[in-house]
Amino acid sequence: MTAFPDRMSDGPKGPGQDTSVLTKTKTKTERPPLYKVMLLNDDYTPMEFVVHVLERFFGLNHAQAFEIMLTVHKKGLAVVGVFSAEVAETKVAQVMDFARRHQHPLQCTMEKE
Ligand code: TYC
Repeated sequence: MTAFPDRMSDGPKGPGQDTSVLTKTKTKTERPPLYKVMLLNDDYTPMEFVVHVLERFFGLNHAQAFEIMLTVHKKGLAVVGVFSAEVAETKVAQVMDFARRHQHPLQCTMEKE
């Protein structure tokens, strides 16, 4: 017994030593982050191949696919869709794998919105 506070059990607590119970209620429901999937232009991938990729992996009709392909061709890149992280990663992987298997240098990337 001593008049001094017991070391460790009183006073400021170190990291991970706060044993108080958190009671604050979370009121905001955060939406999961979204990612833009983009196609990049290059000089070698055939236009028809890019149109096919857009139809096959992004569910675009031929006219939409052709329009986006032309935007990439003229502007250097275009957003082809916005998805959750998991779906965006899958799309990028599918496009990159399909392009590689056909030996085209087509590049597909994703970026947080
Ligand atoms: N620039 C390519 C060509 O002239 C066509 C192309 C379009 C390539 C879009 C890639 O993401 C791309 N054949």
